[in-house]
Amino acid sequence: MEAKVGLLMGSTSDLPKLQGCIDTLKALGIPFEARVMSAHRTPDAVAEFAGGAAARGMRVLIAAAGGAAHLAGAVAARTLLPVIGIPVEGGALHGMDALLATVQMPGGMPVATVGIGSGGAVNAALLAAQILSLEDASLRERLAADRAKRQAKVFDSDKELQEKL
Ligand code: RP5
Repeated sequence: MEAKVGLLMGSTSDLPKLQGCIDTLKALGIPFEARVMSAHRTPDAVAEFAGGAAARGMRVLIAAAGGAAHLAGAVAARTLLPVIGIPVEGGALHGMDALLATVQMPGGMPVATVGIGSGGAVNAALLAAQILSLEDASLRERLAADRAKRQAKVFDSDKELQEKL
């Protein structure tokens, strides 16, 4: 099936941090293509991928990188598709460097940046799904079911707490 989401990561060392993103895309039945590409180490490959993504049928791009994280910005510079940036946790600054590098884009070149850590990776997939769901009613239903499941979990936890105390 044609990929609707392109998920780029700067290094395979990022992959474990992106499991939540991958699992969520799979759980929602979103076809995606995941690639390792670096803004610094393979800039031409990034430009080629981002520049051709829309023509290949992709609708949202997610770019994850740590450290001096320029991947999402480099992708955004080459496409009009919405780009979601995941600042990957790690390194000497524990992802703060990646967060600031990803979120502080110059005006006119947006990257929708999610949080550092596992929650951010899951949110990137959910945000991509929400964008796709604008034109996909069945995906919208799957998203609503996901939301309901998360809500039920909180109600269950609260009930459990009340019974325990
Ligand atoms: C970034 O540098 C990557 O996204 C990764 O988070 C970080 C370290 O990469 P490796 O040295 O582990 O390949 O470009």
